Amino acid sequence: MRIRFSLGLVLLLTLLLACISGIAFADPTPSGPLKASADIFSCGDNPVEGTARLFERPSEEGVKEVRIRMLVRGLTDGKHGVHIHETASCEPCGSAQGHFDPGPNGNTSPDGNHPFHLGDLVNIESKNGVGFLHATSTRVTLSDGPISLFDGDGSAFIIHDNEDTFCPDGNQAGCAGGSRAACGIIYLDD
Ligand SMILES: [Cu+2]
Repeated sequence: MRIRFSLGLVLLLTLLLACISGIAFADPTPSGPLKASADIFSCGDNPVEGTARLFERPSEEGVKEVRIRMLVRGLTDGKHGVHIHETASCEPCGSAQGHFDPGPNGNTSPDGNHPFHLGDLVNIESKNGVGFLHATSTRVTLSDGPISLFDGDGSAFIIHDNEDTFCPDGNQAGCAGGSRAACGIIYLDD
């Protein structure tokens, strides 16, 4: 009887110790969602400027969702195509290269595969010189992985002079928004 009691006590103490050490040595959980941002500048002489914030969080299914919030001043009123382009470079805006699309068929043509690129977003609409964009994408991540915006050469937003029609008739010139109005390199926040 005494032996059984002692064994039970030892087991209980071991369990308790395991719990306490588990709490003490558990990895600290991340302090919040990963965040990134971009300052947006004009590609030409027009006084376009803005900011964008990106927030990554896991969805209920475990897929990562990236919320994008963008505020831009100085665009002509109306819709303008917005995409994430494949290189973190804005000088000149053409150096941001084509649309972010790291898959097996990616990087073959800036517009040819449109609107199937991972970096394709919805249009931003400017009214009285101010445009807001609210979008959520599961096509890109901020964290490491095959669709991370922070691959070897980073990524940048490009805002186009015209509306992105999403090319319903195939690859016609300018259907993805045409020339480049503004650009912003995307940086991971600390
Ligand atoms: Cu674009």
